[in-house]
Amino acid sequence: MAFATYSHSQELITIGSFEDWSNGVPTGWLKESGVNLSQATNPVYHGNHSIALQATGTANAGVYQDVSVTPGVSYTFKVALFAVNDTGNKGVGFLISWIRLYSIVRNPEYPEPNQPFNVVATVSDPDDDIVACSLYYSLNSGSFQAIGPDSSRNNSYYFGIPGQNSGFFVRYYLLAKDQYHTVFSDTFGFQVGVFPFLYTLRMIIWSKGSENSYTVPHIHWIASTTKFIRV
Ligand SMILES: [Ca+2]
Repeated sequence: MAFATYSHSQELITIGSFEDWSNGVPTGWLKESGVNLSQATNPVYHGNHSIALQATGTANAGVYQDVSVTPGVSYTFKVALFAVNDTGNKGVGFLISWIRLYSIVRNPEYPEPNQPFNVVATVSDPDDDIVACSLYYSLNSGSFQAIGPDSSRNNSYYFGIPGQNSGFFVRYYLLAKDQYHTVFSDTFGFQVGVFPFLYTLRMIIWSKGSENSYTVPHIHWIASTTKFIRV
């Protein structure tokens, strides 16, 4: 028997006390294979009903629902379980599973032409059931191709991308997958050999000194040690 509820500023679980059913499955929940379900009235922790589960094989199986959450926010999950004595290794339990692409770092940030670069993706997965982490990249608006990591360590995945010609536009995104979910990163992009320039402008107000042809101070905008624009 199981009774599930989230408590937060609002209830996030859909019909956590299994009151409504349709076609043998509680509303708001999805049924895994390998389990028989029935709506029960005793024991009941909340509302008037509970769910009875009986696995048909040796694998754990039950019902589930996905809940949208926000990183950094705390949630409270409550579940009441009631195990019925039976033969063999029978039991009841619950699992909270999630996966998150925690950080993505490119090195170097702006590769030179034909210079390979690395992307390190770090995945957060407290229940430790990561299935895959892949990088997809595209050149010059072409189709995305998938590559696997060269290596991984402590949930960080290291991808090597070949160097590209000057001017090529590279886009890429990451995929991370556990046994229940697949998550995608934003798509990042840059142009090879194009560096983000930030000119430091120096404003100098100066007098023409002894020449009398200028009667007001002049201003130079100096954009580097070699370039300047006179105004
Ligand atoms: Ca997980």
